[in-house]
Amino acid sequence: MSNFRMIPCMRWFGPADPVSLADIRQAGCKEVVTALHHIPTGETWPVVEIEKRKEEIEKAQMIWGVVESVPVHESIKKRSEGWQSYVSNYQQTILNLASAGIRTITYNFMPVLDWTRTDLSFEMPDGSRALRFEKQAYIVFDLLMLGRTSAKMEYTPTEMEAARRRFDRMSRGEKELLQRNIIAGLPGSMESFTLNQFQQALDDYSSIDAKTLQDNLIGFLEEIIPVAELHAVNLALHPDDPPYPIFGLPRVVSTAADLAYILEAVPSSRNGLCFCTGSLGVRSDNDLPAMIRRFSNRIHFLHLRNITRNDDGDFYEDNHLDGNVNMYTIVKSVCDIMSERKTCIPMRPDHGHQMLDDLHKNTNPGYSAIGRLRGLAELRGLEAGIAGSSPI
Ligand code: CS2
Ligand code: MN
Repeated sequence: MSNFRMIPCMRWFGPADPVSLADIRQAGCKEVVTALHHIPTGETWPVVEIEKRKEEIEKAQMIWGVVESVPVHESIKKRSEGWQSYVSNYQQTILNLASAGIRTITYNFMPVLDWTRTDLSFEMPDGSRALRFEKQAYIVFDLLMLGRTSAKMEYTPTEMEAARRRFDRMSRGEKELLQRNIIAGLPGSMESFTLNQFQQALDDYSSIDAKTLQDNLIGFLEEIIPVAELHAVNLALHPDDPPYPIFGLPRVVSTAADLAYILEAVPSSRNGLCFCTGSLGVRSDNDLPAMIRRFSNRIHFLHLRNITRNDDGDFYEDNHLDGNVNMYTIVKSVCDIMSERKTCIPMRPDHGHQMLDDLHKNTNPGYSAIGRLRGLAELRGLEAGIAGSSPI
C-alpha cells in the first residue's frame, strides 16, 4: 500500500463562516485552507494576524496548511502606478507566512473578476443546488445589462437574438439576481462591483492584451519566486475559471500551453500550480491526467471537482464522481505522482452542492458543509481503493 495520500482539507472563510472548524474536522480534514479575508487586497498580512488565525485553527486540532488566496492587486496585473509597492507587500506577506511555518500559498491572475457563475442555485434532479455558468445568461448580462461596446462583435446574430428574447421575458428580480451573481462577488473573491464600477474596471484593461498580461504575470513571478525560494514557500497558481476570456478580458492560465509557458519561464519548483480540475475541465481540449503527469512536481495543491459541460460553453458543477472529468483517472494520476515524488499533496473537494439541511440554511455558494463533506468522502474513498490496490 502506498504511504502517500492526499491531505484532506476544506476551505474556511474565517470566524464569520457558517461552517465551523469543528464541522471541518468532523468531515475528516487534517488541514484547513484559509486566508485573512479582512485584510484589503494589496496590504501586507501582519505577523500577529497570521499567528492569531493559526492558533485558532490549532486549537481546533488542525493545521493551517494552505493559504487561499493571497490576492494579487490589480495594479500588479496591469503594471500600473504603484505596482512595485504592492509587489513589496506581497514579498513581505510571503516572508511573514513562512515565519509562521505556512508554506503553500494559492493565488490567481484573473483580471477584475475571480471565478464567475450566472446561477448559484441551479436545481439538480435530486433537489440539491449547484453552481452553473450559462452562456446565454452571460450574454444577456454583457450585451443588454452592461451594454459593453465591443460585445456585439463577439456574438453571432442568433446568439444576440436569443439573448434579447430571453431578456424581454425576464422579470426585474431575475435581472437583479443575474447581475448580483456575476459582479457582486462570489465567496473568496475580494471584489464586488456596481455596474458602473465594473465597466470602469473593464475599461482599465482596454490596452492590455493576453501577451501583456502574460508578461506581467512572469514579471510578478520573477519578483516573488526568489523570496519564495529563500523561505521555502510553494506558490500555487489557480487556473482561470472559466478557462476562456470573458467580458473581453484576457486570460492566460487556461490551457496546458499556458501552464507550460509559465512554469518554463520561471523554472523554480517554488513556481507551481493549484491544479483545479473543475476549472481546467471546462475545456474539452485540456487532457487533465496528461497535465497532471506533465506538471507533476510543480503541483503543490489540488482542487478536485467535477463539471458537466455542453458545446455551447455552458457548464454546471456536478457531483464529484459524475460529469466530464473522469475522477478515477485523475485520482489515479495523483496517486502515481505522489508516490514518485514521495510526497503528500493537500487536496480540497473545492465546492459542493447545497443539500439536505443546508438547503434551509444561509450558506456561502459552493461552500456549504454537507455537499463538500460528501465530495471529500467520495474522493477519499476513491483514493483508498486505488492506493490500497497498489504495491508498497
Ligand atoms: C474558487 C476561487 O475556483 C475556486 O475554487 O473558489 O475562489 C479560487 O479558489 C481562487 O480563485 C484561487 O485564487
Ligand atoms: Mn478551484
